[in-house]
Amino acid sequence: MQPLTFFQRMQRWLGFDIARTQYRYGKDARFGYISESRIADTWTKTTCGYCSVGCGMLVGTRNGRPVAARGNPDHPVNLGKLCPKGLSEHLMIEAAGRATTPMLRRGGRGTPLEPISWDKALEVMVTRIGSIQERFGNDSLGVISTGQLVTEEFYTLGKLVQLGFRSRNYDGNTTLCMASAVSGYKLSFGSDGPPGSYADMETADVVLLIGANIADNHPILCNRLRKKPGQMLIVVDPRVTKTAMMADLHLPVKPRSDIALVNGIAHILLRDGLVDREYIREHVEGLDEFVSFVADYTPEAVSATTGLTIETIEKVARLYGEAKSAFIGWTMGVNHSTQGAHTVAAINNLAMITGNIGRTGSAPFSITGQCNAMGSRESSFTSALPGYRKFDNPEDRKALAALWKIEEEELPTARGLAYPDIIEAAVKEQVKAIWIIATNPVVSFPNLNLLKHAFETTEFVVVQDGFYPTPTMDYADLVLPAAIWGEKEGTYTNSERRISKVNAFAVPPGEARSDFDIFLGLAERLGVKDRLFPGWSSTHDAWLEWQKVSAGRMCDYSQFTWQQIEDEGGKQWGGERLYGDGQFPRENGRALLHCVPCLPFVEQPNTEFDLILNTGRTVEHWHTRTKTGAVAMLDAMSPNAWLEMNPADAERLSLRQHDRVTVRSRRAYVRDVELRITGIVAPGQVFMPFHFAEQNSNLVTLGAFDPISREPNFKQCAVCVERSALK
Ligand SMILES: Nc1nc2c(c(=O)[nH]1)N[C@H]1C(S)=C(S)[C@@H](COP(=O)(O)OP(=O)(O)OC[C@H]3O[C@@H](n4cnc5c(=O)[nH]c(N)nc54)[C@H](O)[C@@H]3O)O[C@H]1N2
Ligand SMILES: Nc1nc2c(c(=O)[nH]1)N[C@H]1C(S)=C(S)[C@@H](COP(=O)(O)OP(=O)(O)OC[C@H]3O[C@@H](n4cnc5c(=O)[nH]c(N)nc54)[C@H](O)[C@@H]3O)O[C@H]1N2
Ligand code: SF4
Ligand SMILES: [Mo]
Repeated sequence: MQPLTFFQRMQRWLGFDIARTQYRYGKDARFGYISESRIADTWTKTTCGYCSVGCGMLVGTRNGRPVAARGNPDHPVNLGKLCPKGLSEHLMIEAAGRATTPMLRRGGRGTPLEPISWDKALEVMVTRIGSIQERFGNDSLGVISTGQLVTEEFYTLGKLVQLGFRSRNYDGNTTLCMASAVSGYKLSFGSDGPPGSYADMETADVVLLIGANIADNHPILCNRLRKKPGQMLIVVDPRVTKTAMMADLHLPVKPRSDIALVNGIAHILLRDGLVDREYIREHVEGLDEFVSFVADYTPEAVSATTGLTIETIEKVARLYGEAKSAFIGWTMGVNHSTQGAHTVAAINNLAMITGNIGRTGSAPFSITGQCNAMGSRESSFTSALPGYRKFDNPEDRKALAALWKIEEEELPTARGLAYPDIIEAAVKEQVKAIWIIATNPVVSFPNLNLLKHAFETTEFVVVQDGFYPTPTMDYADLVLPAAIWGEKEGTYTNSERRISKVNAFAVPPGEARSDFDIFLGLAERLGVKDRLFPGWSSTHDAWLEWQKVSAGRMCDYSQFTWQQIEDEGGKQWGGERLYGDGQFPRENGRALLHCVPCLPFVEQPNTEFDLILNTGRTVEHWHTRTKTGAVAMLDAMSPNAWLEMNPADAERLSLRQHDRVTVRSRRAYVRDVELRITGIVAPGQVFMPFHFAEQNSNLVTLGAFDPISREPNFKQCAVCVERSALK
């Protein structure tokens, strides 16, 4: 027999071969080398619970236990392919470290968490929050949620927090993630909503990816590239990422010089007449001001700011301007900035002046992050009223109040505090209770020490998570064990607005309950169940109401049933693309050009802190590793944090490959990070993944936020690096 390749071994280890064989030859197919225990007796269709690509998958179970996963060959997003996280996702369900019972710190802070009953847990939660709200007002409760629940849960949670607990201070980790894209879309087009589809990536003549490392973070999207003959892939990223290695043209811009680049491209397009005058005349406003604004962004000036050559800038502008269809995708290299919302608006400018929007192959496309960041944007009642309704729009308020059969006055007239402002308010002791759902801020929030301070001064902290313990639970007074992906039913909406079905194939461990059941339990205790959720018992009840609430809105979910969504591999609200008619949801129906200056990032390096720290991700791990850290193979491939440093800097600092180093900023330091000396990062820059609680990059990152979107500037802060002293 031929020895197996590494890849085959990996597939076999994951049960992938078995899955394929069974799919072809039926579930009774048997092979000598396959252990019986890995052969599925049931296959459940579902959608991957990691990233926003939204791959369709089949999970095989045997006697109710997950034994295999494979890509759903009929799902239009991934056509049967999965990345390593999707392929191994079923393995985390039964991993050690799941939360199985509610826990309370009976004796207060400093005492251990101890198991209690659900009855007691819900009672404690409602009583403690009630007493805090009585003393300090309703808004003294802060709620921080996520992009990783099913839409039906987001919809339920929004009503529960805003109308049940009556606190406006409710936001999601999506503010650490997608908020700049949302704000940027609103600035340009009057509404959120990514205008294009993955199909547009495939059919575009030119694909420009800005601050998006899809090879690591949206791997299955890479299959959309390189299909169209002659397609040009241009990647803008200060690092030579795996995605940059795939590109025809990599533009290693200086950190945060993207706005200059984009304005410079606009300058050349206008100078050379590579714009769509008719489109602008019919559908865009603000041209005159824009033309005079970008006049200063000459190729020479842009070259000096970005570090790119004039020839490169001219070439990229020509490629973009001459393309019949041009697609711009971006992710956190754009959003994670104090100028994030404005950078998005500047990107949208390019699409507007060239008419690259609402056509096949053409879109300014925010690639979202979490599996259901979109569902949360649309239904969650955090930064907008559900269904992309505006807090301050009287018609929106009236319509929603009528749908919900409540008085209009019950609806808040403005959004409450955004995530970083909830933390700030906790530091100032204005927010006194915090409820955290499906997010792990102690690893993911910038400038950890301030966050810790916020939790320490908060009277009552509740953490609702599928795993136990998590680093955030160190600060919890109450822990609520939640069911996770694979144990609950509902829908996720992916980056291209595709609503896909999520199904349960396993039962939650111990006493863990779905977030939905926890929300209904709390509503019952609060005495609002019958008013807000009359007769509800399953997420399908929430779906039916959400369909009514979203009907006729841009994000209209009323068109499809759960069954249709499942049978057809998801359905896109708004169809394949938005704005095909050039009508934008602004008062005059036109999209607006914004004049966006390129400002230096907040914390510039100096002689003491001489390096710029960039943080991000790797393919094997998901965020704070509660899930991927529990999958042995993924963890073994990437077991610890590292720091990438250019050879020139390593030499200057007398550091050697694999040294253990300390990364220090003005705020704190992180010790014993493995040094990787590599040309992937430019001189003067270092890169570190943020996945590892043990070597937490967010000890050193900067708490600076976009004034519009409130998104943190995760991608640049000033640090110095030295060899760690021996302990
Ligand atoms: N494997 C894996 N996949 C994931 C996730 C995960 O944790 N692991 N998380 C998901 C989530 S929630 C998200 S939001 C996405 C994030 O997906 P990405 O945005 O692709 O991920 P990041 O690694 O955070 O950052 C992307 C790139 O921005 C670049 N960058 C830094 N500064 C700048 C700059 O000034 N200009 C430009 N142009 N680029 C810059 C970085 O070098 C980095 O390569 O991934 C999703 N997919
Ligand atoms: N330095 C730096 N920091 C960053 C970033 C960066 O690029 N650099 N990226 C930022 C971005 S884009 C993001 S999205 C955030 C992500 O940061 P987090 O949201 O903190 O990361 P996760 O690990 O996804 O946390 C999700 C938590 O929910 C739990 N969970 C999973 N499923 C369920 C469920 O169904 N119910 C419940 N109740 N719990 C569940 C998991 O166990 C986990 O503890 O990190 C941000 N932080
Ligand atoms: S690309 Fe994203 S959605 Fe697809 S399998 Fe990988 S993690 Fe899951
Ligand atoms: Mo994210």
